[in-house]
Amino acid sequence: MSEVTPSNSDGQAAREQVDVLVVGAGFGGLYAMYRMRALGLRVRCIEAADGVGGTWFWNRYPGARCDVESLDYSYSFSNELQQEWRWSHRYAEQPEILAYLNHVADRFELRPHIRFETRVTAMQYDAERATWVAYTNHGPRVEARFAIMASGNLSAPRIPDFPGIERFNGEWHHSARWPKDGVDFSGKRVALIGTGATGVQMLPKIAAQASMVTVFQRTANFSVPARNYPMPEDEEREQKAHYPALRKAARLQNSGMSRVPIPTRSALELSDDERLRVYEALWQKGGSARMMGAFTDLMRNAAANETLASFVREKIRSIVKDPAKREILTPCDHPIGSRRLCVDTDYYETFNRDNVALVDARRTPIQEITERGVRTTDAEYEVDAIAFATGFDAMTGALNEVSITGRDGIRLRDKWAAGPATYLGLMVHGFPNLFIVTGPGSPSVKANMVTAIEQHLEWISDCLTYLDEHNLATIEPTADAEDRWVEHVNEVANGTLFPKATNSWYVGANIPGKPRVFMPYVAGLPAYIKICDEVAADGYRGFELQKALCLVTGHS
Ligand code: NA7
Repeated sequence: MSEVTPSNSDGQAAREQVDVLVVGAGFGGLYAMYRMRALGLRVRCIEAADGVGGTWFWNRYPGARCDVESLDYSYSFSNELQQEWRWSHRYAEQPEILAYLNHVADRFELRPHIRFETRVTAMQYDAERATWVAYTNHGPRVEARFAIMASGNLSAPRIPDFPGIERFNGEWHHSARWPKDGVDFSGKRVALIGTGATGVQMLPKIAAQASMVTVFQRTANFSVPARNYPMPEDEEREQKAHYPALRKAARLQNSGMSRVPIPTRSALELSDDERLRVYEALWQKGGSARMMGAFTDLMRNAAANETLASFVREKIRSIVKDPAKREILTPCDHPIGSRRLCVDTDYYETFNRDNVALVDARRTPIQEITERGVRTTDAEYEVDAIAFATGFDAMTGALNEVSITGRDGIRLRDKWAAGPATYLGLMVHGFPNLFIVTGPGSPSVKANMVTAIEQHLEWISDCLTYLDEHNLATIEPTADAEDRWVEHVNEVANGTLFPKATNSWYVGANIPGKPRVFMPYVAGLPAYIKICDEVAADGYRGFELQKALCLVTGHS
């Protein structure tokens, strides 16, 4: 395995030498280890938690569930694994996904390569030795030729800087740091702050237990029903009979999901009645990917988008009985899908309960947390507990938490001060041999994350094989290729309706001071995969490939 060198007289191991450092042991990190081990490389994975799972380790809040169907939201790399694993429901809940990832870690003997309860605090590139040195909060530092950042897109939780939180007398939790043993809200008055994908999952569960829930909503989001159900045997059997072909089909889908049909028509081709029938059928079927994938132009044409937006607004109006709540809950400031479309189970219905109140935190913003609860500009709400569903420093947060210093002393954080810049969302100029799994500038959160992760790690693994076969020591994107990729990512986004939502976490708007840059690559997974494959086939076009001393430039 790895080589640990004791450095000093007290025998404390100070340096661990491996071929590849992997940061994070979620979906990305586990598969990174698997691929690197398959290449015969020595791997060390550093994981902050005391178990594997990443997102699914941390997000234990009530109602936590994946919005992508489990038969798609699972690894495809091992046919044995996908045949033997049984999902209990169409959409798996957090404990089941966590159990799956634990199974994967055991089945493929990945656990011995992970150092748990350890954080990478800083990483520094030593150009002379073409080595990444990773400093951790305890244990030996890790030295590796390659580093793979699998630290997640939604893994740096964020609580707004409300003054006064330290004096609150009750208990409070962020959704992504929820206690392992759960929280008993029975008979309690609860404030739920945030109504993104997390808040809409949490509310019905908390409302079923608490004596009163006050929801603080800043932006009204669109949400569609999940319509989860126990996995029918025939559905599972059918998928498993054709799994390899379906996994291939998933990569031909913009969403990276095999279970969502590819749209062929414009929303505007149909009569109003025909279109309504399509939307109604999808509403009954449930799920956001199917809904947003109903037509070719929902994210490209404002008129097409409005047909779906108004359909969902009507649904909200028909479900929510109280006119004041209905008004606050109805989204009107962004195209549907331009902010993450939420997927719920009885979210809007829950507002019809007597123990659920709704505060418009845009009209009356939260000012502070007091001893007794939450104070907005016009009232103080006394509560016993606060649930923060206030999101993450998305896509760049976890990377910027580590002080990463590349070639010539450039710090990633500084380089990205005006917004993240990558080539293919995979690598950064100035940071040789550092790979990012589903980084900004790749499809990432706008595709099935598991498909996106697998594709990235296959590319990285092929790349390392290429370097080895060509006796190359380092790979790094050129400044020019990176600039052109950033331009392309923006150009693609600007051809869609995504930038119309100026306050989404896709553009970093939820973090005060964060530069507003649209981060995911939204040309769709197939277009992206094609580019990645062509770049590799073309001798890693746009990358500088360096032997120990002489430089070979991939033509761009
Ligand atoms: P999101 O989608 O970032 O949602 C966070 C929510 O918290 C959202 O409703 C925010 O309102 C709200 N928020 C943030 N700051 C405040 C303040 N200061 N006052 C009131 N409300 C606030 O995070 P989620 O965890 O729900 O989902 C993240 C992703 O994880 C999700 O999209 C899935 O991909 C999985 P805002 O919308 O900013 O006005």
